[in-house]
Amino acid sequence: MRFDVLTLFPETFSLVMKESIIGRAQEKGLIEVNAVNIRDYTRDKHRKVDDYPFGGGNGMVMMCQPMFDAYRAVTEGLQTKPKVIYMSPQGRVLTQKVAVELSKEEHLILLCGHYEGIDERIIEELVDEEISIGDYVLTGGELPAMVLIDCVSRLVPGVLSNEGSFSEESHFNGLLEYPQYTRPAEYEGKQVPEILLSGHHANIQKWRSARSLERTRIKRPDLYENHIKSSEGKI
Ligand code: 4FV
Repeated sequence: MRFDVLTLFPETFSLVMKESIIGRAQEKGLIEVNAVNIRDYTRDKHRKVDDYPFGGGNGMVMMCQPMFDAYRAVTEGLQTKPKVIYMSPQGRVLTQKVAVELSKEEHLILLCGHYEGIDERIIEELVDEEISIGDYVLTGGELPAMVLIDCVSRLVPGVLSNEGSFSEESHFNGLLEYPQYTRPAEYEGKQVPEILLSGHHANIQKWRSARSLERTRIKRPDLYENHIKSSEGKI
């Protein structure tokens, strides 16, 4: 899977995206993350990429020309048009379900805004979908783009050592994951639940499902509601 990221801060990606699972996935050629510097495409002699908002108001807005030309450079010669996503607080909120959907794509282009945002004509002409990582305002789209690349990449076959681990984790089946423990079985007097040391897999599975339901009911009553409704076939 290929991710092209149009950003004013490409170095932030090279730093973060080369570590751990995502870094190894790139080495294995399972994913490709190209951070493209929008400023390299400005035709302004002072390398400007933003300007004052028409109609007045605070802050600056990212201009059309550098973003359009960066996009054209990235898509030049491509047979199929990749899906273009603008990271924005106005977008569809990123969930595990959305991540699974996006992991089916071959190639994504992620636009990272900065300042007050980007010229609306970029959204009208180039953007297929806006995605938000949450209802709060950040200084730039870089962190949201990294969040999206991370949660989508781990769903690409071969990126996670054992795919099986999907099916047990939070949000996979709409529930939160059960509590996890590892050695030592006793730490400063704190014991690991006996059942987990029993080796009785059926009982362990039952205990884990019960813990998963219980903590979803307590921590995320909204998810619990959905789960109950979906198990009653209501949704
Ligand atoms: C954001 C979010 C976000 C808005 C103005 C960047 C900032 C600045 N992106 N989910 N929440 N973006 O706050 O995706 O351009």
